[in-house]
Amino acid sequence: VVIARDESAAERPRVSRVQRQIFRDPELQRRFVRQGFVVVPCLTKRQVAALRETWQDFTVPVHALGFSASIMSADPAYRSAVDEATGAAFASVLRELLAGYRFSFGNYVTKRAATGLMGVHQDPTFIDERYYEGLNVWVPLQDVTSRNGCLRVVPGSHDLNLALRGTDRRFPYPQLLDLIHERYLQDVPLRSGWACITSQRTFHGSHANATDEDRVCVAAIAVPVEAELLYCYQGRSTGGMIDVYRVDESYYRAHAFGSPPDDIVPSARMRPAHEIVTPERLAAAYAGAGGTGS
Ligand SMILES: O=C(O)CCC(=O)C(=O)O
Repeated sequence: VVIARDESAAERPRVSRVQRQIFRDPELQRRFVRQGFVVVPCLTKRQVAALRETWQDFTVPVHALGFSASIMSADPAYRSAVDEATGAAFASVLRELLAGYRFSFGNYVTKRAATGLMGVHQDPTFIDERYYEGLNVWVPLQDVTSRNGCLRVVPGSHDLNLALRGTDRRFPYPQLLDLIHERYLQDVPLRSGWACITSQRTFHGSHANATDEDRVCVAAIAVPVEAELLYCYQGRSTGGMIDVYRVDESYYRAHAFGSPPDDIVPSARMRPAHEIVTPERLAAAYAGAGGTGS
């Protein structure tokens, strides 16, 4: 195991998203760089209906959980089927929307009826964000509002913490949560088939599903074509450190996200080095994204 040197935020090169074009449409690019997310039409009615039917046909334990994403399942047949169904649906639209990105893997993201909220968090690191921008393309298969679990995002928050994030998804700034809820979380209600595309660093969560219908979404992880995938594991065996594994898509199909890798060797062990985020930095990031607070 290589114990990698800690890199302070000041030493770390800034993410290359500033130089690299992500969206083909310059207006979407501008909005994404400014806000850390964009909303776009994505899947057709027919694709939405087919994906919903495919979801219905799966009788896998992971779908019985209150909240689930397919990568929480270690069932390779199920994961491959999800990748196939979502990959086919996303293929052409991601090609049209994004410049030089690949569909890495897909998920059903399910929030069963009467399931609680998803707390504010950043997504785990899937690629080397010193050089690349990773995207989560989240698409509901029914309309979503604050009643049934729409996303909530903090505009501008993608610039606040560039640190490596492991499988321990606890939000590193619990002292800011009241303030974030009070002033900065913005609901993103969506029609079915529309996408909210977020940077994996954007602070976000989702409302509870207070209805008696399951809320089902699909999500694609999209990364630059040349970017190597990483699995950043944190667990009892790492003592709070993050073990970084170089993997590929097949790894995420066969391995349950969050569980310890058994048969591969990490390329580095890193100390989590979250940036300091003060109420002032948060306010400035939000204002920079065009938010006015409330
Ligand atoms: O689907 C949801 O309710 C939240 C999804 C989410 O935040 C995530 O997968 O990171």
